[in-house]
Amino acid sequence: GQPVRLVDYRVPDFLIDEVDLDVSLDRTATRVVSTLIIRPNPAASDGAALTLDGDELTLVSAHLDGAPLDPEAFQATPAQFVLPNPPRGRFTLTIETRLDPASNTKLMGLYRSGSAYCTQCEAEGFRRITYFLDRPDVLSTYRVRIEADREEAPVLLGNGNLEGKGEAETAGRHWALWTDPHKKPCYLFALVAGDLAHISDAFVTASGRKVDLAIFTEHGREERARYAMEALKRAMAWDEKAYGREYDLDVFNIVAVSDFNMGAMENKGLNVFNDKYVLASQETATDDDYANIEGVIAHEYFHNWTGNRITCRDWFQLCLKEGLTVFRDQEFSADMRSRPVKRISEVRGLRAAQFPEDAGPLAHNVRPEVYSEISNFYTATVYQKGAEVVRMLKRLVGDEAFRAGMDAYFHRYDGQAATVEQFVGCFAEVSGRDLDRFMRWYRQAGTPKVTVRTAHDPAARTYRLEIAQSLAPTPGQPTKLPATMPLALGLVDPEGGDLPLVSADASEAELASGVFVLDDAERVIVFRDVARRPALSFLRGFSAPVTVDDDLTEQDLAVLSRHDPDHFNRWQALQSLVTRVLLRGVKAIRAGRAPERNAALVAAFGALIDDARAGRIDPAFAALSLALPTEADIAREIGENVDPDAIYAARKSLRGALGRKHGDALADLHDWLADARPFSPDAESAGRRALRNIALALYADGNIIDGLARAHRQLRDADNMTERFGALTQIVLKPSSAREHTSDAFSRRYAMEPLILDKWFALQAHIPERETLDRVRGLMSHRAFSMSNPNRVRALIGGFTGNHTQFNRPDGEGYAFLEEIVVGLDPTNPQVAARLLTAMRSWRSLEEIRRGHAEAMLRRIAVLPSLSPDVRDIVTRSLG
Ligand code: DPP
Ligand code: ZN
Repeated sequence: GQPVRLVDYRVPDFLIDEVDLDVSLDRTATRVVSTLIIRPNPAASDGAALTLDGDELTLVSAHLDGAPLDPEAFQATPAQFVLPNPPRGRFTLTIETRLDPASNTKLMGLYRSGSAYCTQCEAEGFRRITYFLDRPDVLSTYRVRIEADREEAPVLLGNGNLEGKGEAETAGRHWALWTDPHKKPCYLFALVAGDLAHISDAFVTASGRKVDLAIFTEHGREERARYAMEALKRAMAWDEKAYGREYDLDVFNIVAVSDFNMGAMENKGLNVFNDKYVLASQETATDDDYANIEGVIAHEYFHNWTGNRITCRDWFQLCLKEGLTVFRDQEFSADMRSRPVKRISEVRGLRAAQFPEDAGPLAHNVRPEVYSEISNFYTATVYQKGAEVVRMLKRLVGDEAFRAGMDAYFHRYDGQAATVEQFVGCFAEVSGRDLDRFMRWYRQAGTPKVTVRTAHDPAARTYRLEIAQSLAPTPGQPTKLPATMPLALGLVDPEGGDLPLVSADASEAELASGVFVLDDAERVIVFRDVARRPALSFLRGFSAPVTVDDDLTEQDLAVLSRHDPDHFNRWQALQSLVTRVLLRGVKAIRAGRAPERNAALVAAFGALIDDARAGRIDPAFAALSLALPTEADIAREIGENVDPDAIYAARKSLRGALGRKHGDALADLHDWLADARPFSPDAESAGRRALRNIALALYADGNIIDGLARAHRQLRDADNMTERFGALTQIVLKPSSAREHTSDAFSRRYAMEPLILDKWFALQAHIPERETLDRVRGLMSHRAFSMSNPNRVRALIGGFTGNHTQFNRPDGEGYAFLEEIVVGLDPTNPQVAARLLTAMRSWRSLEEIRRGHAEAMLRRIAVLPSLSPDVRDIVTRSLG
């Protein structure tokens, strides 16, 4: 589509106060009668035509104030409905459209998932149901009558409260009437109808409102929604305690569907979920699945206040609801689980998904200023970096002012469509802080680099820090300005423990909290009374989403990895040490030499394994520490002229060395972690399983025969999917004569479990062998695979694009395969096709030959005449 710009924002010319929808469901001929109470917007200039949005719509009839509209008095196309001369005051417009849900493959608007009808309207799907002012600043109350075949759809769900139900006039059909008293933008509209099972529960809010809770699933799967239900109740209680926010309707329904473009959707009172974020059982779900379910259930629930009660003025403000709500769900999960472990996982996720976005052609602001297809902006930058920005805000103003600012935000903007400026303004006001430079986080793309140089003067007993920030140009932003950032730090004594912070260059508050504010391009802080050179623990808790260039020695990193009181940095120190070794390893391999053996690193891993075995550290923390940086992590560190094969070889060599050197200790750890207790998905048990799986993996890397024997035993004995899949992973990723047989047996065992087969598809797509591309092509004919189901596509094709060596094959065949898929999928599901193509976002950082293949692939797509706006946008920006 045409680029839309933030600077062009204008208030709507008309407001729609009430929406009355009458939806009569039919697989191929659904009838929608929409009655809108419309009036001119007093805040706009009058005299404008009324232009409603549509998308592939078929108009049946139109009435104005109850009388049929003269065909001369309006224009309707599939994409628009225009009344050139609408009445001056309030009027009623009634429009009937006809839809074909069965052939809606885009999964936007009203479509079929399995045998059920469901909807997805964010961002611009409502216009695929009826003509409307499809923009988030038009807020209306909704009254929705849903009619369907009783046999086909005994369950009829809408937003808000159920007002009534009954037999329809047509035999065999019934209806339900839902009203939502809260004004909402149309992207929060939803309906679901089908033959669904459910579980129910209840929650009593702090002020005594009883809320009926239900989760709907396919028949036979409903018991797998129990964990999601528990998570929902925890989330409801947490939002009351942490933010004073209560639920505001009498019912809260969740529906799990299997065909869904996103993770889930926060429709008012009727959340619709991708079933992978609802369904879990000991037999079918891994611990990561459980954690994701807890997080996504909470996320969508929290949207009720941050997104629904207060929504976005326009789609440029998407981070206002998404970044904030991700921050809220992250804090919730941190409270439910281990805070440092959660923080490490978040940062790993940010670096894996957001940093590459910021470093490549698709870089954009947390609050973008232009888009041509909004669905391409549901990105790691808007979500994850958006959450980091809110986290920084909290650090800067402090816990108390943060809560006061949130209270002010809820109070002031409830029932409205707000902007980022209004949100940040609340915190400026309550804290008295100038947040103008902080706003740059929303207005500048790219990951800032913070450079820190240290100097210890033993005679003067001073320790000097010179800190500087810089930000490289990104597309359309050649020059950048410094942004306010909180830098948490400590000085760790070589013997362990933090030194007291004494300095004339910092405020009392900074010295007391250890959080120093960098407002300018540079800052110097000289600490006093520092007798011995400490190890600098910088950016504790990852207090700002930046990269760090420091002058720490490997000795410092070793000290920090053992003694840093900040657990995030304890993990970070070992990761940094491993990264340095791997970067040298890659260089050596590319120069035809063998990678070094690093005794300090081997020793650090030995100490970690011993600590874990002795129960001195949290198993989940140990598991994260033993996991080496990924191939993509190393590629990002290298940044240019990347050779994926060299990265793979360096990593493999180090893993092998660690596994061999610590084989006995790892085997012992693996045995010790076998859990005889009954299964529980709690964080502590999950941590032990995570550690057990990484112990197995590292052991098998250094001791292939015994390692595979261990993996086969674990596969056989496991009573849960985490351990079973951890074992299968080793068996499938490593070549052996038993591989195919074991893998096939697994897929037969779970032939009726699509979500498990997704893991299996993704695992096969990750095999680091040349044959994998053919294997993936073959799996596309597997009976459980379907190009029309987004989860299957993301598992197999998305999984393959994450296979660093095979997707980036030097012959370009990996890219050619993706091209085939994207071009083939684009006509039916452009959103998913566009998302897959973002796998090319780092193409410029590759070495010359691969870069050439990647560019040629993008150019072949770019010249195709009939691309969707979604794919056209990604390919254009990727080449830009
Ligand atoms: N459903 C997506 C989310 O919750 C978009 N709102 O993040
Ligand atoms: Zn969200």
